[in-house]
Amino acid sequence: MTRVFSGIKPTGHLTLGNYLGAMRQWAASDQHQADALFCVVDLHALTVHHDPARVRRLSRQAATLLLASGLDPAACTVFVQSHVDEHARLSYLLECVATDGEMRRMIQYKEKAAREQRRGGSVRLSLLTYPVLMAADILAYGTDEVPVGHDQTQHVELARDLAVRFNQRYGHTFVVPKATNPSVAARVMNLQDPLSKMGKSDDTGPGIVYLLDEPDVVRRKVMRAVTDSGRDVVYDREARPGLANLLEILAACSGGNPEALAGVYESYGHVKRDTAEAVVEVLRPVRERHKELCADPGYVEGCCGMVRSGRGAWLGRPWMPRIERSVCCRR
Ligand code: AQP
Repeated sequence: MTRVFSGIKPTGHLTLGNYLGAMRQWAASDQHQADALFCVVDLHALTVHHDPARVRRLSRQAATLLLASGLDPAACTVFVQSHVDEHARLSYLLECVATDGEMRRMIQYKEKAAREQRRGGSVRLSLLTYPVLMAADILAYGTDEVPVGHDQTQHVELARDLAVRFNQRYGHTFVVPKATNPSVAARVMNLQDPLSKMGKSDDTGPGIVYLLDEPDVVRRKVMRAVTDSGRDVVYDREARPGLANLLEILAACSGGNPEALAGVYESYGHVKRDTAEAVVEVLRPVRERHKELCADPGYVEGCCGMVRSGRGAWLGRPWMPRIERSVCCRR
């Protein structure tokens, strides 16, 4: 059976981008069609300036939202990265096959390092090596497919490269994974700056739809989205990025495709109105289920603690000594 692994980083409140680009597909298909693991990758949240108490709160919120979005612990495994020591151990071994040049070429590293500097902070070494830890997350579980939004594709490519290189040097050890992206909304853009990704740790609040935004807040954000100067409704990512973003969100939420939808509308106002309503409807069940789960914190804890006890206990165990034996003197 195909092994699927993917993760979500508790660096901020989860966004519509996280949902349409990744989480929705995990819940709708991946968990049913594959042997699937989904992880709150809390160690990754330590690579940028953070408040530890906030990371703990956001980790719990991310786990709750994963379940609220439809992940079923009976169909897949949901767990927290820092509960499994082997991720960090394997990351070190993979750092020994990765190169400095590879790390510095990563687009997210360049963007996030620049942002940390703009905010007056220093750039943590772990931000540079973060894609190696992500490769460890993926390779540790013999992953075949990694369902992600476009922004993570480069990191999955790196995991592929490291797997191939490790296998060549030390003997066949890792499955070589591949990234899969949703056909629409694989890169949801910021509503106030449609040339930038909608990112959960950005500062531009009005451009970001959060999964837990109240319906009226969602409507307001979508209605105030920056659009382009044209009047006719056409789908053109280059010339009309703002409108194209709205059409993609609408298509992802209503099941159409953005080109066809463009032909249906005569004004930007109508596109915005229908997009706002479509987003509100897509998020409604997630918000409702999240509310129920918040009233039952023991359930969420039990679902995500499975790696340490019970069903998932095997996950963290047998593979690490085998990998270490292929590299080190360990017997
Ligand atoms: N805007 C987006 N459009 C489509 N997919 C997206 N994803 C993130 N933003 C968008 C996908 O969501 C999954 C989890 O993302 P992550 O937690 O690994 O964080 P990220 O990719 O670094 O992006 P974020 O959420 O914006 O966080 P920050 O601001 O901390 O960088 C991934 O599959 C991702 O592709």
